[in-house]
Amino acid sequence: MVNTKDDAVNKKDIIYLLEKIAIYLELQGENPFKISAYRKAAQALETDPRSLSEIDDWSTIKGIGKGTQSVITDFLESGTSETLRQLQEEVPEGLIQLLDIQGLGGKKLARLYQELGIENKADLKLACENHKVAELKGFGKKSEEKILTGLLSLNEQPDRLPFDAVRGVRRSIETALANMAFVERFSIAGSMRRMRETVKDLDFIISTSAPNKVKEQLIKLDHVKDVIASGETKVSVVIEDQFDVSVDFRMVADEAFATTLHHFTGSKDHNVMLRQLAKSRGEKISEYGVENLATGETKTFKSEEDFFNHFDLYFIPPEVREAKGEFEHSSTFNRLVTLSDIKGDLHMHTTWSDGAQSIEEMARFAEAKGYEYIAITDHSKFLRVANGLNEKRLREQRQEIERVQNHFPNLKILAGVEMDILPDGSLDFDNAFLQELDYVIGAIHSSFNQTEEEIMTRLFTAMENPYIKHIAHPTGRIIGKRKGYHVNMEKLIKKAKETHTILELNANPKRFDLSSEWLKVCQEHGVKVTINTDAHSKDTLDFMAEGVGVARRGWLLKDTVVNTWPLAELEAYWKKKQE
Ligand code: DGT
Ligand code: CA
Ligand code: CA
Repeated sequence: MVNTKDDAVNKKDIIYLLEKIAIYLELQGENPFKISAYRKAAQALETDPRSLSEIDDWSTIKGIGKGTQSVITDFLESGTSETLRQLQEEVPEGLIQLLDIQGLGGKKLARLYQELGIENKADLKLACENHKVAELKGFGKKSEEKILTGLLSLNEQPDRLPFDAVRGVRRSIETALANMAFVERFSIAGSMRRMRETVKDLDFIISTSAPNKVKEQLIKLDHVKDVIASGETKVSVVIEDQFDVSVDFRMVADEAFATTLHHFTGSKDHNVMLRQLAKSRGEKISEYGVENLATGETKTFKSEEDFFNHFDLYFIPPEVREAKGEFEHSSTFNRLVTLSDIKGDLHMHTTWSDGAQSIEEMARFAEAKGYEYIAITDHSKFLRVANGLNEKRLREQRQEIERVQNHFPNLKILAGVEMDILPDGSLDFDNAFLQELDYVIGAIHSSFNQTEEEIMTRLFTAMENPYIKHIAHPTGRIIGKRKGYHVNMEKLIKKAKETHTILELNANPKRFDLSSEWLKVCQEHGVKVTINTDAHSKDTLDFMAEGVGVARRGWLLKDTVVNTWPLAELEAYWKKKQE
């Protein structure tokens, strides 16, 4: 049998592969039975609760036939798929991009391809403008307009890029810099370092005594599309990714690293305030150090910490440098939550619903992070698209959790659920059943367009429920894509306080929900927050670090974040809901 390592292919990868092949076949106009065989196989895998390492005989899975089985085996052995590769040769590349247009699925696109010969954006635009699409049976004028609108907004470069859209570019630059010759120290700076949820560009500070040698390497980084500037102190490039990402690099001698880093971390308003403070002391701050105006001497610093101390300030973390009171409060920032304070993750998914890893695998990775507890919180039955679990399957899952628990003496695994709050305001399970679970999350995943009143009624029902410990991603927003539902945050925060309901900071970088602005209000009102990854695979358990960054930006103190507490304290807090 095929053995897979944890870090190789996961089950989600196979499901995506099968679905992708189905789409290619559909575009080719293949026969429906063949297409549906791939969809059925994907579905069968999705509903099978086992992870890859637990499946040893594929032929016993109902829905996976000989053909799909050989595609899977090929993929597991080689990491690629010959079937997909062939299809990719046959189907025009430009056609695949059109699948990103809202409302244009494989079936419709297949007809545009076969009946109108549309192979790319330009073809589609022309066909819409000449009303060829509207003339097709089953399309019509409305759908033509919709397709055209969708086409025009496709990959349109927004003014500010969502955090999530640039984090990949940031990572690959950091990897390159870590291995680059002549680089002494480097750091991200600018709004990305401050954990803003959108950024205009990325900024990096590099210390080196050979700026020209570094420059030569920077302009040759992978995927550089344009070089905007390339001097001795500054290099600016555009990196081609999902969007075009502008990146500024500043190169300085190592003794100026701390002050340059501070200068280009900003924010601009923070810098202005610190400059005023310096001026009142007869000093002048520049990128290169602090000048004593009387003596003309310039002082440099080993670290930003030394730099702040010079002004009789405690270290002000980059996340709060927004000229919003950080100077007056600099003595409190050593109490902000840090990643090492985190003792557990209370929201994650497994192969039982729409996750990529088994319970055991998630436990193993959580243990490696040094966590003391986790909650397994797969979706509830209402959420069919995510293979949500009903009462019977949740009871079966608890047995599996108990079995796994035996292997992890140092990690408490809570049997939980991410329960849907239904559109009519009712909950997916009754209290008699909820009582059986260790951990219940309330979440909205449907009817986003309801009125504020309807949404608040749903949220309040959940918050009043004695078994619901926290509300997941409270606004439902996706940064740069979706506004979320109509939550009245002031009311939500007040209610959370009254009912001892914890609010989530969902650490998924697409969400960061709650935002740092609302976290600040939670902190002020004494509302407790839990930072969770909502991981659907082992890698996304790493979102915790970014979640903590957002929490710090929201001035959250360690004590406010409940998953820094020992489990016993958490359990005592939950009891308050039932009093
Ligand atoms: P953004 O718009 O998301 O790129 O935000 P930042 O903060 O990264 O802004 P950016 O890239 O224009 O500049 C990076 C930092 O450099 C900024 O936060 C503060 C500093 N900086 C840039 N221009 C000025 C300026 O005119 N005055 C001062 N005091 N600082 C500046
Ligand atoms: Ca920037
Ligand atoms: Ca910049």
